[in-house]
Amino acid sequence: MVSLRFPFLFSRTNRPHFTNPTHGTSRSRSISVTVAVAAASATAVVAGVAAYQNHKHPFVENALDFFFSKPSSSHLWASLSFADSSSATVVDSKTGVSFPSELGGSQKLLGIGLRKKSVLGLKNIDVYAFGVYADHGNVKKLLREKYGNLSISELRENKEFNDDIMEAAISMTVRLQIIYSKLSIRSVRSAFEASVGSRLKKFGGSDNKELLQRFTSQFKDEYKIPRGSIIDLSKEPGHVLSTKIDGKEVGSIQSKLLCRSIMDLYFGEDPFDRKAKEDIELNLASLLQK
Ligand code: DAO
Ligand code: DAO
Repeated sequence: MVSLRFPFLFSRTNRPHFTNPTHGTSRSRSISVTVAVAAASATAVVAGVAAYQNHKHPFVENALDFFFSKPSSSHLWASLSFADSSSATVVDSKTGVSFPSELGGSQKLLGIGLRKKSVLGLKNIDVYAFGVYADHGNVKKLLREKYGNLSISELRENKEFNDDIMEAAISMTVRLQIIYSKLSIRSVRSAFEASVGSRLKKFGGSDNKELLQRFTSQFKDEYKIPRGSIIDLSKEPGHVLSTKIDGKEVGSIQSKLLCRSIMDLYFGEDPFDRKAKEDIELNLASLLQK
């Protein structure tokens, strides 16, 4: 049994240092952090749920506080015992989708966001929610020496930092949780050809049809991805992109270009969800400060 001191922010109203003035245009999203305690752990104490409404950067604070920071006087602390610390989740209360704060023991959640798609310019559908994870040991090992002396704001301005995150051998996972209930494999393939295809062209200089084809051919017509399906896109050592659907591996492809193109969708120059990208970068930068 592990006993942890777990920070909960019960109210942000009087905590101006949590607001980030650089994100005036960010979409508001309310997020709650819950700790799911295994039923088997009879001694567990459920500490509570902190829900934050209508403010700018709840995820950043939650993630930073939750994962990395030392106790600070600005937190209300709750003592908590539970069997498995990996059972903590971050819930996006806009969509109700929850993400584990940790994947596979070493990858930590850095940010969550939403992939929308406009249909015929008439309506916007929420296609999936996503969470981006990175191996924090890799981040520190590979980037601390080069960037450890820069402040968080310097890091966030630093284009090379972003490139290095994309290119370095950091194990990362983007977890997609399907929201839209009428997704067909055909529409996934064609959306993918547009979104990933444009990145392959941008970073690889040609349209790389063969690579795109190799990736999309992993998705057989008979696969079903109903609402609630979970797709993990993981970048593993050696720039191998492995894809799992509901925990089952459906294929892996070794290509630095493909890995970079996929990651670029979520925290590149023109990401699906700008606020998620900001959170991811901020959390990565803060990792290097510790
Ligand atoms: O039904 O015409 C429609 C809308 C389809 C939107 C498809 C978007 C697909 C986005 C990729 C999903 C990857 C899992
Ligand atoms: O949102 O445009 C996008 C790109 C999403 C990439 C997702 C690819 C994985 C699709 C797996 C489908 C399995 C049937």
